[in-house]
Amino acid sequence: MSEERTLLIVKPDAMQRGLAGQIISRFEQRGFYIVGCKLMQITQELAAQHYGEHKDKPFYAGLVKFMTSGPVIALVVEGPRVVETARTMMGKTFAYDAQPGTIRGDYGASKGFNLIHGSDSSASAKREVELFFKPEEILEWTPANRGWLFNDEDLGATSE
Ligand code: IDP
Ligand code: MG
Repeated sequence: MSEERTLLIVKPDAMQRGLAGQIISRFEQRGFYIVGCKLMQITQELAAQHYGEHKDKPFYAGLVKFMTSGPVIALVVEGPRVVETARTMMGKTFAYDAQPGTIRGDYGASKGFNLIHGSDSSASAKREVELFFKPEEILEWTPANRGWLFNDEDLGATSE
């Protein structure tokens, strides 16, 4: 059974609106656990590295301005299949398009102000975690209720 990690960012709109606690809480409630966490303001350089894939898109300048505009909370969250599950929990990219029940669909109605970032694949997660966190900033631990959060036999039987 393989644990996964993903990078989440509580974006500046969620911070300014006082929604960080509610958003982070959803991942805890789902059974995922925080192994890295920092309050920070993203620099131009970090934004450019993080969103390099979008540098030729028309929304890129606005995206960088938004993401560097104020504090964010960057998190590394761990658990089985967390990369894919976190994306499901976030909802579609444009908040106005996201299903109710998802983070974007419950809190947002904008296009780009969509509250949260989550890595979109295992490869992206590895790259993004390394971009935002030094190894010593990530804490190895297992929550006391781990055995009741995930059934390791089921996970073993169904994982590729
Ligand atoms: P994702 O965050 O769901 O992975 P991406 O396509 O990777 O979505 O886009 C990165 C971020 O850029 C989005 O979360 C959103 O904040 C912003 N963005 C994407 N497309 C647009 C757009 O067409 N207009 C404004 N902002 C956009
Ligand atoms: Mg993306």
